[in-house]
Amino acid sequence: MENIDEIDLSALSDDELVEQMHDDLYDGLKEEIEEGTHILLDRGWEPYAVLQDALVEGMRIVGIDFRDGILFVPEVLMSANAMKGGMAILRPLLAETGAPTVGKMVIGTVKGDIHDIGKNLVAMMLEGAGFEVINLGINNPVENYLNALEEHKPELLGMSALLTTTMPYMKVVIDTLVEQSIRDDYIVVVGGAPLNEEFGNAIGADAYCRDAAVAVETCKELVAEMRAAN
Ligand code: B1M
Repeated sequence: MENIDEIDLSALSDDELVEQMHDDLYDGLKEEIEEGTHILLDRGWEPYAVLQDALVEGMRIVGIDFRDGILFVPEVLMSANAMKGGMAILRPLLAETGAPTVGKMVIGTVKGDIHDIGKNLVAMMLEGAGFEVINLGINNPVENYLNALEEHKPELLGMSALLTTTMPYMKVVIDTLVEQSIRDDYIVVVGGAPLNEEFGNAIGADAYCRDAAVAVETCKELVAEMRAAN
């Protein structure tokens, strides 16, 4: 028998649907998030608008209630999983610009840290802007970064951390690059909710980026500067 409480997402207005998607994200309903994402796209929404207004905003609300002890880890994991469902649909669309490679980045979340939603968002947005991105995933010790830099020879190294306990590891990576006399071969970009510009400067990064959109603009500028200097 059909569940009479089930909401017909396609019957909702855009605003109602976006609000419903925030609720569905909160409740970790992956299929509903995927359906809502498709509906907004079918209605002509830009993929970036779906990402920001429906998904990122929904995840922001989840974050507040997680911080305040209203939501707990298993629930937030469900939300993250639902968000990934929507992101999987948007990723190819955001990357579809057909723009030439404007730069290459090796990106990963640092050792001890398993948060990857924001990092994947940055990776996705960079791809959408024409960058080639090698995504190392989560929990990366310095060796992973070094091996990837050696193998892929990117202009950019990107590190993400979401915990105050893991953000100092970014300095370990940068110090290792200095020790190996290869620091100046790369543009090092860092980001993550607990970081700020002061921290980025203190650890010797080239740039701190507060969000994915800033990361794209900053990386474009820094790569252009590097190419102009060479
Ligand atoms: Co975690 N967690 N978590 N968590 N979690 C936070 C970060 C926290 C702030 C929640 C809170 O208390 N309010 C808190 C950290 C507190 C602190 O350190 N001061 C916290 C904690 C404590 C923990 C655990 C320790 C909880 C526990 O076990 N007791 C644990 C740690 C596990 C570990 O890493 N070792 C943990 C676990 C988890 C889950 C696994 C349940 C899940 C992660 C799932 C996943 O990522 N696959 C999770 C989640 C989802 C969150 C919150 C709710 C949301 C993070 C997120 O995805 N945000 C988060 C609260 C919050 O941040 N509001 C929280 C959405 C994302 C789009 O934003 O990641 O900030 P964000 O990325 C942004 C920018 O920061 C920037 O651009 C992105 C897009 O605009 N950015 C970059 C990020 N990386 C960048 C790199 C760049 C440039 C920009 O260049 C390279």
